[in-house]
Amino acid sequence: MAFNDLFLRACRLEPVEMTPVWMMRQAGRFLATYRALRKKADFLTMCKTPELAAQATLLPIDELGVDAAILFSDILIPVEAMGMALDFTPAPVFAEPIRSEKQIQALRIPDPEESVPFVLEAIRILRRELTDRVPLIGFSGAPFTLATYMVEGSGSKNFIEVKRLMYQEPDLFAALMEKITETDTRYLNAQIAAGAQAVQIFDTWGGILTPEDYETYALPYTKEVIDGLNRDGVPVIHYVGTGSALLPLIKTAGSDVVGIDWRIRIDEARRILGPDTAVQGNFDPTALFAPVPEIQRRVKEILHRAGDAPGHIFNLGHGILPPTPEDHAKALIDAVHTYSRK
Ligand code: 1CP
Repeated sequence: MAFNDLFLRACRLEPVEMTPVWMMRQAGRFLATYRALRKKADFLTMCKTPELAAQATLLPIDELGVDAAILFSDILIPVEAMGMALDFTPAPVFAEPIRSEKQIQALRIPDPEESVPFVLEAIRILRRELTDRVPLIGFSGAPFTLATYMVEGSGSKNFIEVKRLMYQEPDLFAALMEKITETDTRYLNAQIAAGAQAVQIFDTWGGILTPEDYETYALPYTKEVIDGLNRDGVPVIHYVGTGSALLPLIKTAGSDVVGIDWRIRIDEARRILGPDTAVQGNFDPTALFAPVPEIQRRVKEILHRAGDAPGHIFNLGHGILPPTPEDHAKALIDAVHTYSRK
């Protein structure tokens, strides 16, 4: 088999013979084969056992025919390495959320080779396994999204704790963000050095901020991470959940590719981002519960609106949901390839 570099070419705004497609969160949860694998080990053990993490990463490549692989891991793995005890139940929980200066001072800026060698080893295994197949994407959480989990202690609805810190103790919040930013930069550079061929920064919760707050409390740190990456030939994808209203700001963070959700039409997003930024998205993940002909219609619509200019990577606007029918996911991948082929 010849190496499929459609994804990398689209990230670099080069011409492609068909639109590459992968799905955020494709490596876990919705595949029966993943759930079978998960019976053998709990989630953190899977993340920390390179052979198991590599196996989970390959499942959607084998079963769905996607054009890129994303490392099986979690955005909170480097946060555990900063010194916070982490549990998955299955959603992440930090037993002792960050609420004081003392706790922020105690956080480490870990060396990835020492603290998360299993992530780097999984990447090395995967590069061997994927030689003749598809590119491997590494990832991290954006500093703001990581801060939300560290301060809230878990997922949240209104994010009051992190906002309390932000608004009432801006200097403490900045000290926390600086440590996360440094950790994140080292973590992504270690993934690139180990062989990640692209990296995606997930700012899942960036869209809970007003544009002004996003510009003050989130964007500068993500920009600092992106500026600190050894990105020679390695595309950087920047995804901000519920971020459509923030696109003009997101563009200034300087990634090669911007991930968009489904709350904006992709032609409008491309107009805002301009011809020098590639775009990834924007299929609504819940539309995978529609009948297959409707999925196909929506794929056509997005491809049509994305236009002929290079630089579209087809994806969902957020992670694939665990109850998604596998044959519907497969129908989406096939539809993208069929309808976009030149
Ligand atoms: O029991 C299990 O199997 C655990 C479920 C699970 C899985 C499979 C979690 C817990 N994380 C993951 C893997 C994961 N997480 C991947 C790689 C594999 C894949 O393709 O699924 C990636 C890229 C992530 C990234 C991640 N984790 C994000 C950003 C992407 C997004 O979906 O917005 C976030 C916010 C997390 C936190 C997290 N980890 C797990 C859960 C259930 C959550 C979300 C919690 C919440 O809603 O706040």
